[in-house]
Amino acid sequence: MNQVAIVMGSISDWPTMQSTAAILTELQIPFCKRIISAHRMPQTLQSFAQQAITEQIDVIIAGAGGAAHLPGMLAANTTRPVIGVPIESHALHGIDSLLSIVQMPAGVPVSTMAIGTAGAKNAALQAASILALQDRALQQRLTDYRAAQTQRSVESEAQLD
Ligand code: RP5
Repeated sequence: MNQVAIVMGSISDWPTMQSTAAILTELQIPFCKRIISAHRMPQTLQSFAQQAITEQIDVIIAGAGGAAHLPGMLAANTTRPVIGVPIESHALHGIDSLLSIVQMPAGVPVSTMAIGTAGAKNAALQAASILALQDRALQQRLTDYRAAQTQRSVESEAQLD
């Protein structure tokens, strides 16, 4: 059973979304990876999102760039939480992706992360926070992850000249 689905609009999104996969793996959250383009594969998008509940996918993380309709259209077809990651596009540096994802109409929410790798990482952590509401062991792993991050920041001070 995959608790999380990482959905991308294109294989070209994978270098960014690998950061999502890495953190989900570290937190021992089972996930699947799919390439489903909102524009090139609209029927697949609809059936995937409509089956998310029966497939026991709890959270969908969707990375897309440019005219990034993927997260919004997934959210339009499911009530599972959708977390959108704006991919850093070449032409407009991801501002296009960000605005496409964040400006959802009332009634169909998408949780929108930062542009690029920071957003991809935070999407995994946001999904973990949602899943941890019902999973004490995961909550502990998430707490440990944060503690290790804090420790690295504290220790980084030693690198100052
Ligand atoms: C979007 O268009 C994808 O999410 C990708 O970020 C962007 C460009 O896709 P490719 O032309 O690289 O396949 O749908």
